[in-house]
Amino acid sequence: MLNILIFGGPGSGKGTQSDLITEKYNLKHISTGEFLRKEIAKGSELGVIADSYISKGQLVPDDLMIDMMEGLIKEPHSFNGFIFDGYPRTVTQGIALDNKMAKNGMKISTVLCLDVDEEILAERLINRGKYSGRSDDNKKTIQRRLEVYHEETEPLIEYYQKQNKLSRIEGNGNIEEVFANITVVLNEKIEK
Ligand code: B4P
Repeated sequence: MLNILIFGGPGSGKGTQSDLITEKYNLKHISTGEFLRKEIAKGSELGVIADSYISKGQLVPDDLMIDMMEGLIKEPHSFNGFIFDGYPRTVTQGIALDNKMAKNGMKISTVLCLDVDEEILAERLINRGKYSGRSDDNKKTIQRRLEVYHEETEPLIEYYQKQNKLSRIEGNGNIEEVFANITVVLNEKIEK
């Protein structure tokens, strides 16, 4: 099985690259951001709570996210594995994911960290904000999301480095260039 985890700053292209990876490697795509946006659109209890954090550029609390993932991880029959997009976003979530995978006889094969300069991240998100209708794609919230990324998500770099699973991906280029960088890493992983 090929279980991939992809993370990076807000707007680093996690969702964009996950769609391409999912198709090329026949994986089951789990995007927590996408899942939460669907809950917000439905107006569910989880959606209302999630929106109160997302619209301020904050992370949804770990306990809610960990519970949510519990229901999503089941043996992905007919796929080659999972791609986790935007989860984990904290070390607490990372530990919970490792435990959950182990309980199901699975493990994370490789972790992709998209490295993108902050000015480029902000530019992409401001552009997306022109048509996305997302409550978090505005200048003030983007600044907060970047701070939250440094404080809460970046410690995952060390967490996965210690497990020897981390690959840094140059993510400043266009979509095709970044995808080419990713396929080099994944193809090497598959050949091993
Ligand atoms: P996410 O939906 O995961 O989104 P994101 O960080 O905003 O964007 P992503 O990196 O996927 O960028 P995309 O490909 O769309 O999270 C949203 C929010 O949900 C979080 O801030 C948080 O509050 C909450 N949340 C989610 N998961 C959580 C968790 N585990 N715990 C707690 N809270 C959680 O790309 C962005 C834009 O750039 C697009 O318009 C795209 O077209 C463009 N683009 C992408 N790559 C490009 C490239 N190479 N060149 C040019 N443009 C590019």
